[in-house]
Amino acid sequence: MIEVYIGLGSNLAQPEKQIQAAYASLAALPDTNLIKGSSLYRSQPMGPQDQPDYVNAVVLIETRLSPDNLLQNTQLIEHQQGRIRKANRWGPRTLDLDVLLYGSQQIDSKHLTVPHSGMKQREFVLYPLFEITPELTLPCGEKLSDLVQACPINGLHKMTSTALI
Ligand code: ROI
Repeated sequence: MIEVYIGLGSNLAQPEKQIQAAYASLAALPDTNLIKGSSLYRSQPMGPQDQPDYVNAVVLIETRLSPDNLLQNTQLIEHQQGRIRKANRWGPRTLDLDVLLYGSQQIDSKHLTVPHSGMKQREFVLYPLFEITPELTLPCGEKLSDLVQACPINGLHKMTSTALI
C-alpha cells in the first residue's frame, strides 16, 4: 500500500456537500482505504476574483492503485460530480481532486506531476495537510512545517462542519 495525499476543492453547487461526496467516493475506490481527512476550510479564490470562495480539504488514503489508475479514478469522480472542463483553467468548479503526494515518488508524466506543482505556495493545501500530518517531509526534503510557516494565511479559515460523515 502506498500513502497518497489528495487535495480537494469546490466552489460551486453546495461546495461542502461536494467535498463530503468526494470523501465517500474516494473511500469506496478499489484497493484503497481512507485513512484521515482534514477539516473543511473556506478559502479565497486564487486566480480570478469574480468567483465564489472555495471549500478545501486534504485526505490521506492508502492505495494499491498505480498513479495513472488513481488519476483516472479521481477524474471519474470529478466527472460524476458534474465537473466540466472549460477552456478557462482558473474558473469556478464543482470539484477538483489533485494528487498532491504519492508516497515519496516524484512523477513527471504527460498527465501527472507529483508532488503537485503549486502545493508549496497554496495555503488551502498546506494548512489542511499540516492538520492531518504535521510531521510530513516532502520528497524534495523540505519540511511541511517550514512551508506552512512561510505561507500567508490569505483569509483561510477552518469551518466547523466536518467532511467525515
Ligand atoms: N482557489 C482556492 N482558494 N481553492 C482552490 O481549490 C482553487 N483551485 C483552483 C484555482 C482556480 C487555482 N483557485 C483556487 O483550481
